[in-house]
Amino acid sequence: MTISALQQERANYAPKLPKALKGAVKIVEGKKTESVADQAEILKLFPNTYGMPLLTFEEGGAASTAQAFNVGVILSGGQAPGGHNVISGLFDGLKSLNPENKLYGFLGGPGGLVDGEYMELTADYVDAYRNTGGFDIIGSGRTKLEEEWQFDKGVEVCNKLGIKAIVIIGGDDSNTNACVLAEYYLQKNTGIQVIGAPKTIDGDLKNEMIETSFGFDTACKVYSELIGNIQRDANSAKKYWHFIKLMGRSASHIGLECALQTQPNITLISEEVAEKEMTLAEIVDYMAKIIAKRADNGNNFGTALIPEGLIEFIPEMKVLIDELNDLLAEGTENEKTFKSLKKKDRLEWVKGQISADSAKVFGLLPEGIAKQLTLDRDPHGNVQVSKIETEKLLIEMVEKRLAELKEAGKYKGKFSALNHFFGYEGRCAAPSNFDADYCYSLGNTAAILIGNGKTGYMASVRNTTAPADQWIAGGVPVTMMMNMERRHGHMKPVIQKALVRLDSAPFKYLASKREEWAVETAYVYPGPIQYFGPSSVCDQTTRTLQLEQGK
Ligand code: FBP
Repeated sequence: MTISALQQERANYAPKLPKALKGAVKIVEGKKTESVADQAEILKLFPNTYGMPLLTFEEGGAASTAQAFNVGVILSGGQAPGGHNVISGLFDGLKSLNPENKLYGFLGGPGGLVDGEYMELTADYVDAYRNTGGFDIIGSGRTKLEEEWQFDKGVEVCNKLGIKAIVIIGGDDSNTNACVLAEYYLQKNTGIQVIGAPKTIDGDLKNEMIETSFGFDTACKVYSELIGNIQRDANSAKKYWHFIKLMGRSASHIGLECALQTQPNITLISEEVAEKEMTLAEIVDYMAKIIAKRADNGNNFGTALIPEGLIEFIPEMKVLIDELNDLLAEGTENEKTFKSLKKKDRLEWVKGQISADSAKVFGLLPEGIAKQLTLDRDPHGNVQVSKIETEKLLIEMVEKRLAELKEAGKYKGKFSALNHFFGYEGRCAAPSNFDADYCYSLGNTAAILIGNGKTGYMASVRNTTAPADQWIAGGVPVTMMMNMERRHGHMKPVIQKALVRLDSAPFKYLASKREEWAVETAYVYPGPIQYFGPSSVCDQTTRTLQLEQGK
């Protein structure tokens, strides 16, 4: 296999570890924990894993005398830079507990456990993936582990392979399911432990104990490099407005972080739109006014960042999307009728099936967007927001609004816009030093939790804006992060999703600067991620983390 010169050099990179993980580890038990809300219900659903104490690792325990054991690992959901390092950190951690320990990878995501698709991860095989991006070491998938028959199949497979613990590397939903699995395995006395690791570029799996999900750092740095390059181009040619949609599903953390890194002219934050109940027309008007103001200063160019999930946060669009989700739910008579119609007749039919208000909103949308809203739902029955071209919708609507402003003598500029969508470009990038170090530490932490018989915990590494040797590793009971939420008509225990909070330091900073950035051209050009060079450049954390931790 040919590999790049960078990959060759990166293969030799030794991830930095918290001090406590460099030798034998002592586990310190903290206070008993409680779930973030709905304590009585969560306790009832998780009688065996509720209330466990926080765990912190310190230097200086006894060297391990553990008997050899086997572990299985699963990558779940969307790719995020650093996944390979969680696995190499886990592998090395297991081997240092006992060189006879074996690590198996379940192939293609959680489905691999249920279908018994696996491979043994040997030293040579793992070495080839150290410090690389992607999830291709064992593949990922979005199968949900939530049915008892799946759990029971998992026991069969684990028993066959002598596996005593499973590590699930995933987002909030996958870790919720990991906790359900841990509880079930305890209840059934299977002897199989389950440990989670916090993954997702979206940055929405974070709380008091989990400072960030891995992959967010690298993905935001890649997008910020690209945004910076576009800004340089815009500022050179001075003739285009660039509307840039950024991945992140519901939460706008990625958009916010990229804005903090690049200082664009416009940044939309979905959570703010929802809180202020802004209509689509108001958003368009807000953007058009900034464009007009810049034009008054002779600047017919600019950049606008648009979060992927925006459309679902605009109240009238949310109602419409909910109605469409119900109408077009898979397997229903309505869905069959819809699909049996000629394509040209489908939109009219939809209008006749939804409420009058929603039909009006639907009717005002450009045809392309209306069609995208009726595309197949994801496995959870939701519209696939990454497929809705919100950036194009906004360009079309802003153009119309500017024409009206021109008519009224309030706009004298020229508007020529280009659209972009950054998502897949960053999800498999070679992990930044931060993600390489953080992920390797998370993997190591998971090995220690397993070696100490823990289950129902998520590996946690904190104090992440300090140098890596001061990071604090340990375990957080997953039940501590849970609350009850309505999902598809039923109340379910889930890890609380972290959306952008308007009272958070990162958002407040953006809010204090955005008027200035709108009018002035205050662009910052971060350039590409640096893997070699001064620590002040290579080991920089996200602005979000710095601001959250008062730096
Ligand atoms: P996870 O939450 O599983 O980490 O996925 C993140 C994400 O990249 C979202 O930002 C995006 O909306 C979605 O995955 C795209 O899904 P897919 O990979 O199936 O196209």
